[in-house]
Amino acid sequence: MDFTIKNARFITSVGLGSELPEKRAAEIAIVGKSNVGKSSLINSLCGRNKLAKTSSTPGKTRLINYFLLNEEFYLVDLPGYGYAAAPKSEQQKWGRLMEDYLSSGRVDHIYMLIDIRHEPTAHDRQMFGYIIYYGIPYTLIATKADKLAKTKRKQAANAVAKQLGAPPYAVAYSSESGDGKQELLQRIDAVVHPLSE
Ligand SMILES: Nc1nc2c(ncn2[C@@H]2O[C@H](COP(=O)(O)OP(=O)(O)OP(=O)(O)O)[C@@H](O)[C@H]2O)c(=O)[nH]1
Ligand SMILES: [Mg+2]
Repeated sequence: MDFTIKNARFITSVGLGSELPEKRAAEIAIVGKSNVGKSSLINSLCGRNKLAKTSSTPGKTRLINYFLLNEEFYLVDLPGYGYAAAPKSEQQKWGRLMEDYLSSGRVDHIYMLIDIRHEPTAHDRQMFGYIIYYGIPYTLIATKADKLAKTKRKQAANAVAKQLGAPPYAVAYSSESGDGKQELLQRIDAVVHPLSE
């Protein structure tokens, strides 16, 4: 049977110095630069407009936000990086928060998001380096696919992965049109239910 998201609820926000929730479920974290569409992806996967807060201004998500889906696994919305207008102190805080989180050993899978129209930035490369360093399984997702013609999406998504130095495949995703949603759901199913057929 097709895997679907039957329900989703916000659990908690975590900042520097506060405790992560008890690890009771598989955990999938969403990383990427500010404004790339992390919070929007959560909303579109869950079929909810306002579950995760989104904004056209970068730097909207400032904390680690836990959502529990199907009472079964966590989807974790993270603050974006590369938000140039943020003060240095804020950027340092972000670095510590992310490093503590990614090195905690509790992340089962990472979705790394990159805008389908742009080359990966120095910050993207650094983040990808962390993912490889910590050995966390990941999937690359090229966001805002609706901004390109349908015929160009797959190739552009794969090009982004290649530019990052990863195996040349990324899911082309759009929170607006739902492109890539079925593929992502199948991939989540495989992470959450690794032994089922
Ligand atoms: N066209 C289009 N716009 C999108 C898509 N996903 C997100 N956006 C827009 O991009 C902007 C940023 O989206 P967010 O989901 O808030 O981005 P974020 O990565 O969570 O940003 P931070 O919380 O600042 O790190 C919003 O204006 C969204 O409407 C998409 O698939 N297509
Ligand atoms: Mg956000």
